[in-house]
Amino acid sequence: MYSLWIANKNYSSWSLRVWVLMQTLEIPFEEHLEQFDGVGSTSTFVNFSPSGKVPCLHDGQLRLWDSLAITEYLAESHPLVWPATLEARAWARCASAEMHSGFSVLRNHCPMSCGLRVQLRNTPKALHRDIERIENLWHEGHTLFGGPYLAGSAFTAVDAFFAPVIFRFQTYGLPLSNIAQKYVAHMLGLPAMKSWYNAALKETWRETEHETEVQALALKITDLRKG
Ligand SMILES: N[C@@H](CCC(=O)N[C@@H](CS)C(=O)NCC(=O)O)C(=O)O
Repeated sequence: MYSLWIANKNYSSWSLRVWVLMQTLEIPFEEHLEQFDGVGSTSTFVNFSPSGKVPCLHDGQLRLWDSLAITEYLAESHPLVWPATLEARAWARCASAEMHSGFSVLRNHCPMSCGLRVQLRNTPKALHRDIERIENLWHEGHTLFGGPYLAGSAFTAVDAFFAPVIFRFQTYGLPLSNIAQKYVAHMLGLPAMKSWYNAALKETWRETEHETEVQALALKITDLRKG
């Protein structure tokens, strides 16, 4: 059986991608959740992940330490990871790769913190550009493949890659087009997304670095987390 190493569900956006993918496609795995321990997470995370980062998938002696590489590895034995048709598969791979290597302004300006509802102190133009590009991608996916998921009627890896953006949009209350709002609502209703979110709300530990990062960027409206 696979073992998946992840970090705090409230904060760990990269962990969420692989976790939600495996849960939704019913690929069995054993979950290992390690808390972020501040600036030096790497010092303890190297015990199970060669890069000192999560997610890290263990399959026997194999260690896979990057969400995109893990996704491609899983796709070799689980055909439902990517869409069934060549066109949808190619589009899904492009959109996932763009998410994997881009959108740094959204990533840096709106760090994931599932349980918070906040209002940004300022919204730079570059953030609007990232949001607009995401909305265009989502519109394109729905137009080309008919929805309700990004590459058609089935949940695939491309939805998993945008899963952290769903929680970011919820936390920061960013204004979205109707199609984007509909997709966000659909994703928030996915059993695996609900299960991750509920677990995130139950986490009582806080990591100072993540907390101060959000505080510097936004005004807190509500904290729905326990404790
Ligand atoms: N490219 C990696 C990035 C993974 C990553 O940055 N993970 C963060 C958590 S969400 C991490 O492990 N941070 C710990 C640290 O930097 O010490 C992936 O796709 O998996």
